[in-house]
Amino acid sequence: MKNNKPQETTGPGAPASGRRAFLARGAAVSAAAVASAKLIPAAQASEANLPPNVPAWMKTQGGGFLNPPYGLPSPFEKNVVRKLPATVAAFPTATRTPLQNLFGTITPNGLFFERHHAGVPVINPDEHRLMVHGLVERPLLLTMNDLMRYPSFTRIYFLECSGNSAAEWNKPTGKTAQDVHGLLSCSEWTGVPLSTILDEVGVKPEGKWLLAEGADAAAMTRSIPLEIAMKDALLVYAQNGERLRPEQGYPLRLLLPGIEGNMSIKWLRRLKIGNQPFYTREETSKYTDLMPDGKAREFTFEMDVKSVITTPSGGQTLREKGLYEISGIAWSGRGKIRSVDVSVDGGRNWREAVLQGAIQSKAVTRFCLPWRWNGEPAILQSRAIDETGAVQPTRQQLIAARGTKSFYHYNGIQSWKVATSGEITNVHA
Ligand SMILES: Nc1nc2c(c(=O)[nH]1)N[C@H]1C(S)=C(S)[C@@H](COP(=O)(O)O)O[C@H]1N2
Ligand SMILES: [Mo]
Repeated sequence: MKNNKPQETTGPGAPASGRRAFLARGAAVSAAAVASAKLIPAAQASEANLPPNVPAWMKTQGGGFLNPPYGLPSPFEKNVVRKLPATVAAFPTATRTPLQNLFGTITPNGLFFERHHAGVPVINPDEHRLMVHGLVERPLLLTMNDLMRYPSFTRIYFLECSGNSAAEWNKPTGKTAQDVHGLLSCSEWTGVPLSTILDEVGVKPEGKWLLAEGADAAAMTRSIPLEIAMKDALLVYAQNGERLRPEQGYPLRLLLPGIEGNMSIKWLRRLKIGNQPFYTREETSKYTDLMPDGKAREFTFEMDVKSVITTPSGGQTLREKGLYEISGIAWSGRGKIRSVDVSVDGGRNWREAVLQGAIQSKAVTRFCLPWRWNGEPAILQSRAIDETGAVQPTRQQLIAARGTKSFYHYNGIQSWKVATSGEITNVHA
């Protein structure tokens, strides 16, 4: 089969995965490489590919079996990893998901983005407690065992840091989809609906807001309106079929579907019900946006409709003209994705992409569209529309509405420029 996928040129060793580079190195080093080079040259089926002409790895017993006990990806996938942004702050605060290397909609647990305000605490689940108090009839202190006896709920949701793509307000900064959009991931989450626990403690009529507090050294706290807490919020203990990873809040995190990531408090230890917002540091000095009129937007809960083409995308190179599949992801904090349009000429003409799989509310949806590259410069863009009718804006439209002093909630259309050389870069079209 012909491999038309664009190849990454950034990571060390990446070109070796390209068919041509692979062939070019055909005479080289390992026995395995020689064996497979013999298999590939003909585009047509060939006798040379029939027994006894089989690759080296068919001639000896394989390894595996509990080595290691918790399985790992193929060593040939060693460059598919979380990464710090291209411009690293003195003190790293986040790692990003390699969106350009992933398929479908679920982020593997080891590649889920991380954002920590004071690192990752190591918590023994037997010692962890969740306290629920404040304006309630029956304050509670729950162990993990107590909590896990309540009826569970499992659902797929994305999580996005509201600082995702923030550098794009200014100039095209990140090289890859990982750099620009990698503070976004999507999992199947399992936990107890927060509404179940709030019913259990009995919120008093004057109770209108919740304070959620994390058990990290940042004691990260945010205020959450009771309507959001009662709607679809989850007390999550499992992710993609296994217990939460430490980085994602083990043993317990809050998950507020569709809401800016920082409110999904990890290592959750306390919920206090009050009658007004608590105005913590993370909702006054941070997580507010300065508007053109000099006022600050606060409590910007929902993540707006957004999308990005992940293949072909920045940092990759198209090695020849011909057929490619344009593929990417779309999501909205307000519900389901209704449609995604794709442009290959910088937004002059649009075609509707195909949406794959079951389209779920507040989850990532994959879109794709075949495209024949004629070797001329092209600008690839995607524009998502959600079920409320909200249309992902261009960068210019976003700036016209929000000014240039914002940091959070950038959801502008992403442009990837394909040069005649086939190289793909991040541009502001
Ligand atoms: N306790 C605690 N909760 C936290 C944070 C934190 O630093 N401490 N970071 C927040 C931010 S800013 C985001 S975007 C999400 C990131 O979740 P993740 O690391 O599981 O991707 O967690 C939020 N919850
Ligand atoms: Mo965040």
